[in-house]
Amino acid sequence: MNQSVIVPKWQKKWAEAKLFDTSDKSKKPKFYNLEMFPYPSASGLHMGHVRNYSIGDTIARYKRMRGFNVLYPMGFDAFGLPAENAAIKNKTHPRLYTEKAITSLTNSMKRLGLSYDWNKTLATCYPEYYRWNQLFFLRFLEKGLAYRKTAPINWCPSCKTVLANEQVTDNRCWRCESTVEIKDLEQWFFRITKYAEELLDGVDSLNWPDRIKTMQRNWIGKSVGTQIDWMVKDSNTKLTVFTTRPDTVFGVSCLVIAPEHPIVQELVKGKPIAKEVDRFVNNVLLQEKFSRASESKEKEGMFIECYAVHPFTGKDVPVYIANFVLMDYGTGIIMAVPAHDTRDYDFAKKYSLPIVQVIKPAKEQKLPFVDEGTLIDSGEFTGVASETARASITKSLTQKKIGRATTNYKIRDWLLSRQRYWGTPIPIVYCAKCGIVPVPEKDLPILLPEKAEFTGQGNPLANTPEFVNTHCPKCKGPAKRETDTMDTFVDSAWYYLRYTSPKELKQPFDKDAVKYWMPVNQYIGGAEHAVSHLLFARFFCKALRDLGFIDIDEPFQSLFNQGMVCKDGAKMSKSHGNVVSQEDVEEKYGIDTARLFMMFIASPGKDIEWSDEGAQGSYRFVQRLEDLFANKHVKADKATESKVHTMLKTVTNALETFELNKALLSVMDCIDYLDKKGADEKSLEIVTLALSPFIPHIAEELWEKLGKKPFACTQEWPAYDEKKINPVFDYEDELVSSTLSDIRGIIAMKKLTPAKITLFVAEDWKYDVYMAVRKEFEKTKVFKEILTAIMATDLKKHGEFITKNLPKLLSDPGKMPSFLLGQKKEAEILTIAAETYAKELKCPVEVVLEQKSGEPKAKIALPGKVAILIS
Ligand code: ANZ
Ligand code: ZN
Repeated sequence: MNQSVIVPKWQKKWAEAKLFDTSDKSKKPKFYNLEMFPYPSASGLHMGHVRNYSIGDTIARYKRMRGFNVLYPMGFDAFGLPAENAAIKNKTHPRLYTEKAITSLTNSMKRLGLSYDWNKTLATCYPEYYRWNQLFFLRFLEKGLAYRKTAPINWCPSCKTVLANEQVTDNRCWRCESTVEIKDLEQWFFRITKYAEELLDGVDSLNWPDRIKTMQRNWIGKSVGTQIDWMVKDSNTKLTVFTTRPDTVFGVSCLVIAPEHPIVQELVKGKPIAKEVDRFVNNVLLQEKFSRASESKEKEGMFIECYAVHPFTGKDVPVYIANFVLMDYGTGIIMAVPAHDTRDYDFAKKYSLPIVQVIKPAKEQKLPFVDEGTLIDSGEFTGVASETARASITKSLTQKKIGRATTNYKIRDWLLSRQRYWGTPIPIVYCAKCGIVPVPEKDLPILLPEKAEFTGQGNPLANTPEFVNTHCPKCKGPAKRETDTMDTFVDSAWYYLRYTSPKELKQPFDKDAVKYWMPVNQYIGGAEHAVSHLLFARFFCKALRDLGFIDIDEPFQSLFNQGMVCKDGAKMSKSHGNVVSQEDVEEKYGIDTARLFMMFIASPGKDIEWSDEGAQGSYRFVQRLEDLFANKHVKADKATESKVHTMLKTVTNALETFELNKALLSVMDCIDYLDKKGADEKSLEIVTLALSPFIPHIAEELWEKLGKKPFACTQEWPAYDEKKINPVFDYEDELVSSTLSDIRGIIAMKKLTPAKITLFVAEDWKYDVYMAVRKEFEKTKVFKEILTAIMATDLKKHGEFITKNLPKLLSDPGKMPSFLLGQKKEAEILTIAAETYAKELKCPVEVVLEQKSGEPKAKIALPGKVAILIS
């Protein structure tokens, strides 16, 4: 079968028959199957993409055959920095770069035979799409969900441009290597924190990998604690700390303020120490914020010559500033309890602060002790359990009006301003008279100017006067446009809604279409988006719901993370230079072989290593399949039927749980079986349909060979018939093949040239013992109880055998057969097989009953496992 002929042949037929066009009017149940859309880069598809999309396509095709109305769209996350950088480098326009990449990606995807509905495609860089970002922005603004505040940016003084974090390495600009400065800039934010609690609660309801759910929860970072007000000694200044451990308040050694906290300046004003404090603060600000909070980071602090008054004891407590306290978490001030917190402990050791234990663990332990216990040396709270004490101490503080229960979240508002050209212009105008003026909705879209210069200096938008200079929508006076564009995560925060009706011109999406299709039933993508993209999309979904656009709470019901494809031990990517392109593999092995390999090699969630041998293995799979169809057809017997329906059951269940490799393994096994035995018409039909989601082109060709009307992929998924599945057949096959491989194993291990082979089949009472074990095992899993129960029966006389074999049997209960054939039946089957064995091994093979032989070897025979004597 020449894939370079059949692949285009069937793709053409599918397209002509419009097989994958979607309708919202269908009576079938809907299934929205979605892969994270790609960034259109110029380097084309590699095997990592092939794996990703093949998995999604297989699910889509399977669901169609299961009778679902499937929406399976593909589009392009087309804005972003790489296109702008490429434009600077190659002196082109980001739009041209992007369009070229989209065309080439689309072609590759089509060649892969992916069953997307191409009528439903979109690219985020066109005004038909991004105008709705602008509309949402204005609505968010109205609701207080968008706002402006200053935030620091990385600034390259020589390129005169803002740098993204990933463009800064070791504090230097990636292009010119100048030292990067931190500048404060007014920027736009989305108030995602307003939804913190709902975003957290919603996680529970999602059918997502636990790992990703945990990451979402940690990112939101809810923390229930207490604020405690400390008065500065001889002053009216109040220092409010946030703590999750108010129960440790009697063990406080000092208060520590984030160095950049404005109150620090207030506290040291006019004091001789002020200069030194300034120096310290500047030093800390140069440290990376993320690492400042890490446990391993060296703690650096200084005493600022000021004391606070302990709210319970009235004692003086020194006030420090230190790098490990962050400005934007809690209140930016902490109470340090060295005996019960690791960071505080390190800090106290370094600066010789007292370490006062106030929580006593149940068992003696060394400090710092960070868990629960009983309070000691804690005034009226001494003797109280730490958990209870948290509530009592908070209550006492609340009554005295010097504290309160509070909840903190780690999640921060979403900074969406980018000082870049290739993104959605933010629809805001600055007027000297009227201030910040939103562009009226009727004036949308604010188009990106086609003409702009990509020099690498500054923001091209800000350097385009035709864009910047405008009139104020309110007073009509001269005004300037916002030149920041939106983070591309805004585009991907709602694209799944747009897919339902991408040609809509008057609104972001058709509400009925969204109602019909949403939520996405199956979302597929990489774990690298575990936090940002998924969180932003969930936030948008909730915000748009509250704005009346949609009426669902969560966009993605189920999520699947596919593993990476690696080569030479590293993730396959252009930057690693280890890419195997789709084209290479396509030419060498054919598209379906490539698809097969990506799914056959491992469970889709696992990382895999690309190998040419593996690809050749899949190639042979395909050839075996062809041979099978070329063989003369026979009539099916009950054993064949059982085999085929067992396969079908495995494939069906595996497809429901993303175990695509398991599905293919079982088809492969079935093909082997049919190959040996000769295949019948019906079995070939079922094999073809079962393979259709995986290797769709070959399946169509085989379907045609069977004389069937096109198309295999539009047939109903064959249902397995439980009644046709008889495990005895499987057991027999297994017995025949495992016995042969055992014989071969011994021959190979002992390097023998056999003259004669004898197989001893175990005595019947051994089968009785096995079945008794099985029966008792179903009642209790306790070894001793099983042993006692069996020894209480007639089988007791085989005590030695039982005590010897029971541990082995129970060590792998999964392998315990649910039934056994018995000596007579096993001997019968093996006697028939012995002829084949003899031919293959080129020596006579005899089957003997254990009790009929005096051979000591015979004694080791077990049910399902003969004793083998080679002479
Ligand atoms: C006293 C204390 C005693 C604390 C103790 C812990 C253990 P999570 O759970 O992450 O919310 N903290 C508060 N604000 C901080 C800031 N801006 N920068 C650095 N650390 C800060 O952690 C809350 C705990 O982290 C708080 O409880 C505080 O230390 C510290 F035995 O207060 B704790
Ligand atoms: Zn104005």
